[in-house]
Amino acid sequence: MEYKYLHSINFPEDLRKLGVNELKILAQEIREFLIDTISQIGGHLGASLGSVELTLALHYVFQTPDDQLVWDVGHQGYIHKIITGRRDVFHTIRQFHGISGFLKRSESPYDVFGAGHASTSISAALGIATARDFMGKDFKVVAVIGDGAMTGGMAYEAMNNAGILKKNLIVVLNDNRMSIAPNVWSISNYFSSLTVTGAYNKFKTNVWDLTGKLDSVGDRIRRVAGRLESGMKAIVTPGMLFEALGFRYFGPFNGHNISQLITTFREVKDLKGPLLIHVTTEKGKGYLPAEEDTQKLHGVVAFDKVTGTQFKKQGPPSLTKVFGEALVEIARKNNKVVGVTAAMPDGTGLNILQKEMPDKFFDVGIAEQHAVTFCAGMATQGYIPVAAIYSTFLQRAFDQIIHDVALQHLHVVFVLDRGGLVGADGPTHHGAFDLSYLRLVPGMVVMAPKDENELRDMLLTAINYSGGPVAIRYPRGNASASPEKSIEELPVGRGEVLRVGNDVAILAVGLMVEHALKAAEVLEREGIHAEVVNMRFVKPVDKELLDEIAGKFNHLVTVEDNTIKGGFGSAVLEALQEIGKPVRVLNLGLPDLFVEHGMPDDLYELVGLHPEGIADKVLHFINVEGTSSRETVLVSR
Ligand SMILES: Cc1ncc(C[n+]2csc(CCOP(=O)(O)OP(=O)(O)O)c2C)c(N)n1
Repeated sequence: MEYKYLHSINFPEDLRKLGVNELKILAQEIREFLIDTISQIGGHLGASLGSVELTLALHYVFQTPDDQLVWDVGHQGYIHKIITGRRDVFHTIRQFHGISGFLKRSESPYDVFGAGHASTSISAALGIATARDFMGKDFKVVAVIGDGAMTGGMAYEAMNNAGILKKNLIVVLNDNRMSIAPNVWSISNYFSSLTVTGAYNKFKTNVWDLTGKLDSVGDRIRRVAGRLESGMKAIVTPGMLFEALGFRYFGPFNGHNISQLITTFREVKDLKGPLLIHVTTEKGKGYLPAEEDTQKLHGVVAFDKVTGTQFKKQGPPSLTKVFGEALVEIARKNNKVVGVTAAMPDGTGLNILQKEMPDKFFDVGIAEQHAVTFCAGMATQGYIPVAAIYSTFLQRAFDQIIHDVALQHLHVVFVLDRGGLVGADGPTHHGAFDLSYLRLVPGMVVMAPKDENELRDMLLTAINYSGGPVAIRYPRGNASASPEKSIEELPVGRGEVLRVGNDVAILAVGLMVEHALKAAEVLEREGIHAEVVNMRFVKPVDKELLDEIAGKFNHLVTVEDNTIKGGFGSAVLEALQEIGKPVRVLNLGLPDLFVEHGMPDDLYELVGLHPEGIADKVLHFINVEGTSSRETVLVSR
């Protein structure tokens, strides 16, 4: 496509040569470019469409990269990428070996702070501002945070601290009244109340501007003005929450009026102390399908540009949906069951409960820590909370799992979608650590289903288990279309032999059971008869079965889509050590590093956990004596 300005904008310095009217045309061109590219490859769309003018105005006024822009989450950073040297490679975003869908320090000096998880920007920006002052430098630090991310407690911890440190720091609140789902929490009602009180802010800005120019007497006048302001607050109270935390509040401003944004940023950029600039935007702005259905077009696969219809593959339902439906089925029979999500009703499948049994559904905001302790509280009263939180986001609530749930033996069911490698979102979102961080918690039961029927059975097992906390983790993906059966409880801590063999035993959990079965077929063609065991439970691990296997085989292989450190393989090693039968063990799992982004199949091949990769390693293991590395451990008494 022919663009008038976009082709000549490689870096923010090119942008700064344009006038405001040219910037408006550029904004239009960037939207077209964004829609064009993302309609072909998918990605996060709505948030970036909504922050085009904001991004341009920030890079226009602030001297990036010397001035430092910290984006929260990073999914709204696409425009930032396009104008900071990555337009030519933008079509590779989220693709294997392409640029990241989030901000990444190793990708560009303009990506000041990496993100993917929400609510980190103010903390990071405050740290940068503090370091800047140590170094005697004077660059500006700006954090950009959405109203959704503002439901996360960390944002307030950071503001509370900023108010004491009094660093020169600008926080831009990009308020589109949407998280992924509608932002329904008290804080967003508060933001909305601010949008009707513009006059006060104008008065206030003038007072601060005037007194700021009066140097020595300015301080005294400011104090008087401050008292005056306090008086005013009794009448109108915009920004009071921020002011109480030590921030000066400005706004709200129309986030699509680029000239107003530029004027505002110019006016505030040299003011002292922590400032909060409240900007209102429309998610999906400028693309009708995304404006009309902000939720569906938050993150998209490839889609038809004209209609906005996404090219989703038809096929069996996602495991997410299987879980959501099974939960409703169980909750209809057990009135103690409630579902809790941290701002991800659709992503976790809890939207089905929300629709069917709204009084049993809770969306607590992007607040995983609170979600877990909220569940713990309900569990003390005999309710059975099902906390449906992506594997990667539950990392946030590690202490709450230990201190609030497990230590008190509370029966909370953790359902972790997106276990293993998630694909295009990459290392910030891979569920690579859950089997390790859950397994080490005393009293925790940890299971991983091999397919959708087992997922349903495990959910019932977890809900009926009253011995304490239980976790179920499963990958992003679809059901395998096996015929549906009625939900049944499973014996806790028991695995099952799926394929009998006599040369080597492959023990797997979750998605890796399917890979192990396929690997066994590859091995069969090589004349190796592999036994395949679906262990189901990472904790308690099935020692009886392990004892039998250790008696039957000389070589035993574990496979998991979790880090090799401390996960399922480690559980097997520990159990074998107790059992004390000599057997050679090979642990296969994710390497001890952060795996990049790409399609899951490419990534599993990259780390050697695809069926052929597993078969190769098994062959090598049983054929080569004395194999070295962490992968092989000799267990003997
Ligand atoms: C800790 C954490 N939990 C959940 C998410 C999933 N998530 C990604 S973006 C988003 C909504 C963010 O809303 P907001 O900050 O208002 O940005 P918007 O998309 O509306 O621009 C959520 C819940 C996340 N990234 N991090």
